[in-house]
Amino acid sequence: MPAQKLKTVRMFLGWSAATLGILSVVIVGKGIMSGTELVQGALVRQPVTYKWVSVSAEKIMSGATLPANAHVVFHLPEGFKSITRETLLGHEGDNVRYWGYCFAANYDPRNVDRRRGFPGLIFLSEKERAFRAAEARAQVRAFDPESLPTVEEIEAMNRIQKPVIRHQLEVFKPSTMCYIMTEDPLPIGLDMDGDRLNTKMEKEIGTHPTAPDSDGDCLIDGIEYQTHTNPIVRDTDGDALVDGIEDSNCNGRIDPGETDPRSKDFDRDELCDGVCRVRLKNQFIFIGEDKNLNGEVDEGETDPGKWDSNGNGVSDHLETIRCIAEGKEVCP
Ligand SMILES: [Ca+2]
Ligand SMILES: [Ca+2]
Ligand SMILES: [Ca+2]
Ligand SMILES: [Ca+2]
Repeated sequence: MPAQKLKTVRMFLGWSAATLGILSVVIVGKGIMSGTELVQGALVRQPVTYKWVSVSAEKIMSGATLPANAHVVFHLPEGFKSITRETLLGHEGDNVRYWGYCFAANYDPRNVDRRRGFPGLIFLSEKERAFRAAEARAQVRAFDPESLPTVEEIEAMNRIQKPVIRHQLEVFKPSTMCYIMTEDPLPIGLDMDGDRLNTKMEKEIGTHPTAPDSDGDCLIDGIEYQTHTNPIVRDTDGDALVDGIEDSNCNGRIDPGETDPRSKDFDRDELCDGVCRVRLKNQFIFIGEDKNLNGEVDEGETDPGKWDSNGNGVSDHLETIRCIAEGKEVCP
């Protein structure tokens, strides 16, 4: 590690020794008292062997990666609006177990009155919440007529079934300091353009960190990332219809009257939603349903949402092919 960086880390450790002392209790311990509630949360069984890492506000401004299996303290910068947990930590909550704790912006370890509870809020990833819930369920004893539990055991089981920790923090505010432990690396950063992707993620996937709709197709980058359309290609499925024409209200869902921007033949009649190049006999032709690519079913077009647009029992594709084979001037 460069001397300057090492010095900075040492300064940080010295400056916040009291803070880290308290945090250590959270990690190793079997917990701390928050009011009358026991706060627990080690992800790993012997966390004391893991190193401490500090992630500065400057690093978070430009986007950083939180390391796995380490005690990570990160500092959120001043002056941004606020950011949801899922955006700040890269939408990884369903796939990665992580948990953490944030202190209030005015937190000062010298002024902590422990009788009033621990000064901050816990956050858990969705996967971590599911893991803890499963662990609690596994503690519930199965019915066995030959070995009924005692009153004390029933009381103990009921205590286990009650959540010992509340998941509290979903929106992160400026100037807060947080602790996190994660089982996999997490991309962390602010969301400068409000498109629900943090800066680190935007750099990784190639979208613009200060333009909410990088490809200009009407769907913002975060929606495209989460619903699996391509945020840097206007026509994800290659049927010549722009993503934001197929998903005309640009909300990432397929609502009535819309087609799927991830699939070029929404009604599966073998005729593509917009216009596609296909081989017919020994030549290539361009055929499709919404031929003028405007998202409407106009005169002379078939409906990309219906297998048999005119209800005559013949698929749109077959009607179109027959029409072309007959050499008609206008075909659907
Ligand atoms: Ca963004
Ligand atoms: Ca877009
Ligand atoms: Ca398309
Ligand atoms: Ca079709």
